[in-house]
Amino acid sequence: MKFYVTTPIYYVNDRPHIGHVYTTTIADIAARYHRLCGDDVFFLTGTDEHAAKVVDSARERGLTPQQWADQNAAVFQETFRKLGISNDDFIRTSQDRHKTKVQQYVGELLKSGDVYLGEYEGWYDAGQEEYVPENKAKEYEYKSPINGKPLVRKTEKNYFFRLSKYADTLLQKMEAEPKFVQPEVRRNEVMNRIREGLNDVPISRTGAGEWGIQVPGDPGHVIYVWVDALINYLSTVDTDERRQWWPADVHLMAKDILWFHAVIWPALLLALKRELPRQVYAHGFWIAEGQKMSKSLGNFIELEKIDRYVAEYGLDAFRYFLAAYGPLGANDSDFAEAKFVSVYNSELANDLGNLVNRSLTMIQRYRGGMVPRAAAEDLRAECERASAAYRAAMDALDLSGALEAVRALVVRANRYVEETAPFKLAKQPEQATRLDTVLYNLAETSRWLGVMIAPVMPQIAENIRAQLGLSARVGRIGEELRWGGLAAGGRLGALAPLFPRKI
Ligand code: ME8
Repeated sequence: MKFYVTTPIYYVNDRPHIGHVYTTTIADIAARYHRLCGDDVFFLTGTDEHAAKVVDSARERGLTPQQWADQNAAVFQETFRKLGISNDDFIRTSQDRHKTKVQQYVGELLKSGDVYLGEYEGWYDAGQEEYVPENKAKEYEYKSPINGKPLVRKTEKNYFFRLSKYADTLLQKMEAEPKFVQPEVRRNEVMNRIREGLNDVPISRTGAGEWGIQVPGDPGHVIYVWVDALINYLSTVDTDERRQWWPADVHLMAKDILWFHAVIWPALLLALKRELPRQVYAHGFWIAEGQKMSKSLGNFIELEKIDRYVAEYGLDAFRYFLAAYGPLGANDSDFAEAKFVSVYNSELANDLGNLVNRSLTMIQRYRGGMVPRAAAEDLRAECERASAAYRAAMDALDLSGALEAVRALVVRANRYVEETAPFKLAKQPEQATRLDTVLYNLAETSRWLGVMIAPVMPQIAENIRAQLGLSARVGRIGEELRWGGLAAGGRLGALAPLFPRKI
C-alpha cells in the first residue's frame, strides 16, 4: 500500500513555533508508522511563500522577496532536520517545479470555464489575505478575528473559481464518507457551512506582480496565495516518477485552515478532474501555560524554548508529550512545562524506563546478560491485546489512544515484576526455571514496547533494541509483533537508563 501524508506549507514570513512543529511531528509519526507497516510512504512538508506580507517584510530589510523567503525557508528546513523529521521532500512555492504546475492547472480551469473573470467587492482581511463574507464581517464587528485590525472595503476585477457548482457534490461526498473530514465536530461545522450556500470565490489579485504566480495569459493578475498554496500537494507529486502517490491519504492541519482544505481544495480537484484526498484531518490548537498564544502576548513556544526542552529531556520525550497530550482531537491542549516534566518523570522515567531497565539489569545480574529460555508465555496475551489496540488506534491516527495502549502494557508488566518477585526467585535455586520464564517474559515485552514506540520515539526504540542485543532497525511491524521474536541465548548489549530522572 502507498501512504501519502502532508502538513500545511507554512508561511515563510513567520518563525517556526510549536504549532508548526506539532503538525509536522504528527505527520512524521504517521509516516514512520506506515513505513513500519511496510507501506510506500511519501511525506511532504514545505513553505508557502507568495504572501503579500513577504514583499513588505523583505522590503523592510532591504532584501528581495526571494532572498527573504530563502532565509526563512532554510530556518524551517533546519528546524525540521534538527527535530528528526523524516519528510521525503520539502516544497517551496517559489520553486519553478511548483509555479509551472500552478499555471498549468489554472490554465485548465480557465479553459473549462471553472475559472472566469468577474468583479468583486467585499470586506478584506489584509493580515490573512482573505475576504470575509458579509455575515461574518458583521459578526466580527468589521475587525479581523485574527489580529483585530479593521477589515477594509475592497473592489477588484478578479478571476473567480466556480465554487458554487461543487457544493452538492461535496456535501454528498461528506455524507457518504464520514471519514473524509475529521474529527467529527469539524466535519459537522464544515457541512453546516456548506449548507448555508457557497459563493464563487476570487482566486486572483491585481498588482504586486513581481511576487507570485501570474494568471496564465493575464500578467496583470497574480494567483491568490491560497490557491497557489493548496496546489502544492498535487504539484509535488504530479511528475512521472511520483504520480502513483496521488491522491493524498491524509492532509493534516489545524482547524484554522480546515475550510480551505475541506472545501476549496476538493472543489478545485473536482474541477481539475483529479481524485480527492482520502482524508482531511484538522487538529486543535496548542495553548501555552493556559493562555492562547498570540503575537500581542508574545508567548509563542518558539524554537529557543523547544531547543531547551529537547536538550534537557531528549527529543523523543518531547515527541512523546506532543503525541500523547497534543490537540489531535476536537479540543485544544495546554503546553505547560510542569505538566511536561511530570509526564516525563512518571510515564517515561518511572514506568517505561524503569521497566526496561530493571528487567534487563536482572538478566545481567542473574543470568550473566544472556536471554534465558521461557517455559510459559505469561505476558503474551497482554502484549497481543496491547498491540491490537495500538495498531487500531495508529491506523485511525489516534496517537494518544495508541500510547495509552502502550502505557497499559507498561503498567501491567511492572505489576508482573511485583507479582512474580524475580529478586526473591533469584535467591531460591529450585526456582531457576521460573526465574528464566519471568525474565524472558519481561525482556520480550520490552522488545514489543520498543517496536510500538518506534514511530513516536525512534531513538529510544533503537536504544531499547541495542540493550536487548538486537539490530537498530525495526523490521515489519506484523513480523515484529509476534511472541518469541527475542531469541533465547542471545546476549544483551550495554545497559543504561532510557530516561534519566529530572527533578
Ligand atoms: O496557514 N496549535 O500557514 P501557517 C497547533 N500557509 N497547530 C498550530 C498552531 C497552534 N497554536 N498554530 C499554527 C498557513 N499551527 C498557510 C497554509 S496550506 C496549503 C497553507 C499549525 O504558517 C497548524 O498546522 O499559518 C496550522 O494549520 C498551521 O500551523 C498554520 O500555519
